[in-house]
This record gives sequence, C-alpha cells and structure tokens, in this order.
Amino acid sequence: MAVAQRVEHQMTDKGYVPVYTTRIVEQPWDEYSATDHDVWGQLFRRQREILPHRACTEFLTAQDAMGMSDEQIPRFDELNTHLARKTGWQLIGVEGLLPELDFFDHLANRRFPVTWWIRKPEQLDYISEPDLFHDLFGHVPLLMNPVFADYMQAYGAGGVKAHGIGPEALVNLTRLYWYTVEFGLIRQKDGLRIYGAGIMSSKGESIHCLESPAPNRIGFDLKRIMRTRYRIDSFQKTYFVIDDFEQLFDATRPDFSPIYRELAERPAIPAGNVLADDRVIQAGTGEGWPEDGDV
Ligand code: HBI
Ligand code: FE
Repeated sequence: MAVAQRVEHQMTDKGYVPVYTTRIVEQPWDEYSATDHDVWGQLFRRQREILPHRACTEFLTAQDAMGMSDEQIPRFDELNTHLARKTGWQLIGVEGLLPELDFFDHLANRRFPVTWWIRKPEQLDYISEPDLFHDLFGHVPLLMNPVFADYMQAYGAGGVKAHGIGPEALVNLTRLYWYTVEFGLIRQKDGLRIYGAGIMSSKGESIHCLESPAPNRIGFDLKRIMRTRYRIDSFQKTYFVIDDFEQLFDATRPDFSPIYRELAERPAIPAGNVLADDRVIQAGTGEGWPEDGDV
C-alpha cells in the first residue's frame, strides 16, 4: 500500500499549521525504518525510567499487559486484540489531527485515531503535533481501563452533540479534553499520579507536573475546567486532579446543554488563576510562567 504522506501543512498568518485530513490508513508496519524503531525504543525507555511512582498504576500495568516494549513499534492489530477483549476499543491509523467532528465520531464509536508515523531523531524532545509515540504510548494504555474507556466514548458522543450546538460548546469540551485526557492528574493512596497522555509522553512535564512548585494543582470541577484557558506552547500553569476514573465518567452523565448555556454567560478563566472556591491542593508560585499565550 502507498505509505500515506505526512500531514500537509499550510502557511497561514500563524505560521505553518497542520491541514486536518480524515483519511484512515493501515499501519505501514513493514515500512518503518530501523531509525523509526530506534526512536520508539529510546522514547519508550526514557519514559519508563521516570514513570514508576509518577504514572498512575493502571497505566503501567495496562501498558505491560498489552505487550508494549522498547524492542519495536507495537503493531496496531496486536494491540487491537487486547483492546477488543478488555473494552471493545479499536485503533485506526490516521495521518494526524482530524477535524473535530471526525475525531468525536471515532471516539463515540470506540475507535481511537493513532498517527501512523513517528517523529525524527532530531525531534526527540519536542514535536508540535501528535505523532505515533504521543498517541500510542500516551493515550492507548488507559483504553484498557473499562471506566476510562467508557469516559472516552461518552466524551466522543458529547462532542458529536456539541458540534451541533456551536463553537462555544466545542471550546468548553476541548478544555475538558485538555485538562483530563491530555494533562490530567489522579489522586492515589500514595500521592498524586499522572494519567494525561500529553504529560505521559513528555519527560519534562512528567517531572514538572508533580514536583515543580510553579503550577497550581486543583481538585476536578467540570464547569471550572470548561471555563479555563490552557497552554499549548509551555507546561500547563494549572493541573486538575480527579479522585478516580469514576468521578470522570460520572461528570459526563448530565446533559451538557444547560451547562453550555450557563458558561456562555461567564468569562473564561486565565490558565494560571486560582479562584476562591477552588479545591486547592497546591497554589503555584508561577515561577517561569510566560506572560501571555493562553489559548
Ligand atoms: N485528531 N487525530 C486526532 N487526535 C486528537 O487528539 C485530536 C484530533 N482532532 C481534534 C482534537 N484532538 C481536539 O480538538 C479535541 O479536543 C477534539
Ligand atoms: Fe493527545
């Protein structure tokens, strides 16, 4: 099969931005180079060295249970047999970021889009868009957890509905995704742990989010999160903490339409602010925070 091209980019006033494409591609496993497998191995080893006592237990046990290792890039079809048995999720290969409605529709049908290509050696420490390592290493293991898997499906169904409501609803939902699925923390008996994929696939942020005095750490609150702006070009200024995955899934039970209407009347909250009625676990020092740039 023709190996799909990298995600097209187009030059805009904001610089090169990825052009969303919807094509689903078979994982070209036989075409990965030795360098591709080596990049996977280096990133895998580096993360698994620092994640014990930082990642939540469910993540580490699931990653091992599905046979992920540093030896080579995992095969989607092998992971799909594990996922089918545990939670009914399936991975599909994509070229990169999908238009939101396509993305939500896949999640609503228990299909998780995984970028088929992996970053180059020179991009080891930072890549601007999600690649195979971010998606496969960061997002996929927790799809083996039945409650988190149900949350992801409910989130997708909510996204399809929000798409029909309008752009503000989508902004609220994108923030929810950002502060849970990408940058969420969870409270375990032995302390705070990572479950968000954006942290899990980043060495710097895996350490920063738990050990730096700079960020706020605040108890999960759905409406608070939906109003809170976030960072895409630096570590998060605030991390939200859930008590367990049931809390996350329960938050998706109510109909969000009245919530969207209520939040449309209230101003967004800057990424670094702490509110009087926040359940504050740690108010950050804010050291090193860039002045502007909240999304
Ligand atoms: N597409 N492939 C892919 N992966 C994502 O994580 C993703 C996406 N499109 C949109 C998107 N995430 C975010 O805007 C979500 O909040 C919807
Ligand atoms: Fe992601």
